[in-house]
Amino acid sequence: MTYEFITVNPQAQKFVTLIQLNRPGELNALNRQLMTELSSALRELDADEQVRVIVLTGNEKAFAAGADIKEMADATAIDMVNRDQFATWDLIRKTKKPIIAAVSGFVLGGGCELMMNCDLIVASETARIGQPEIKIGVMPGAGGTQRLTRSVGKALAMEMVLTGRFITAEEALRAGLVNRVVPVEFYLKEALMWAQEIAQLSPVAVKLAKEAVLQAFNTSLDEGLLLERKNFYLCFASEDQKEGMKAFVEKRKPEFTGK
Ligand code: DAK
Repeated sequence: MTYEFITVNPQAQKFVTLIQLNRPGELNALNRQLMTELSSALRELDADEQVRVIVLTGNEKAFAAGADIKEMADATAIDMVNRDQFATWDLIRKTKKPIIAAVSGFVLGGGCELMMNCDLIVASETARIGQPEIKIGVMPGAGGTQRLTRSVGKALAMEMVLTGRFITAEEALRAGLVNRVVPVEFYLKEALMWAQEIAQLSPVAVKLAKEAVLQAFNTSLDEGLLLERKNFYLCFASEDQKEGMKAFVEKRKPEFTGK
């Protein structure tokens, strides 16, 4: 499939696909077409055995400056209901393979929410992260009050959501919102290197582990532990578990196939 607002490099590295948001003139504002393209690309990649890890990036100036304000400005509440943008956001959220966000510059509103949908986040030192919706008379609508609060805690989430203040990459790192901060010339390289490292592991175990960690946000401890246990047992149905443990015993590097 060809896309207008994203570019997809299916084999940026072996088993690693790079998706780049590509509306630079609008600071990668997330219009509906871009989100539809992104969700369909992710669905395809999730089903492709040659892909084990996905890296999602923008450009140095902006990961994404939020949902497209111009597209929303005249909408009524019923237009918003009928557009049902959550359908595409839900598809993104349901991606089973790990997604690493490589962010730089503006990471705002829906851009911050999209970043928080990713599993690991590498930020450039120049990243400015915020939920500025309050300044345009609305509030976060795609997880900014929930995921952000779970991630950084009430104090900082309230401050960001109620004032719209942008935080620096360093602040985001201290608050636990991003995993790593590196100089701007390295943020994408770092994310790709990390992707390559995870792509060497068992894709079955990686997927099951991602599912289990995310479940921690949705369930009680007992239910979460139950899912963890079942996924742990399920690993033993894979050839990768046999290979991984055998390789350890034989003191060699394992070759995982995802079977
Ligand atoms: N939407 C549309 N266009 C945008 C944009 C945006 N969010 N952000 C920037 N642009 C456009 C600008 O209009 C400008 O276009 P031209 O005027 O050149 O045609 C171009 O990008 C460059 O921007 P600036 O000239 O403003 O650049 P500056 O460096 O001066 O300022 C800035 C950069 C990032 C501080 C500024 O552009 C800015 O404040 N942008 C808006 C940030 C913002 O408020 N973001 C939150 C948007 S609301 C939902 C899902 C998601 C959401 C809601 C619901 N559902 C699933 C239902 C999310 C909502 C939001 O994100």
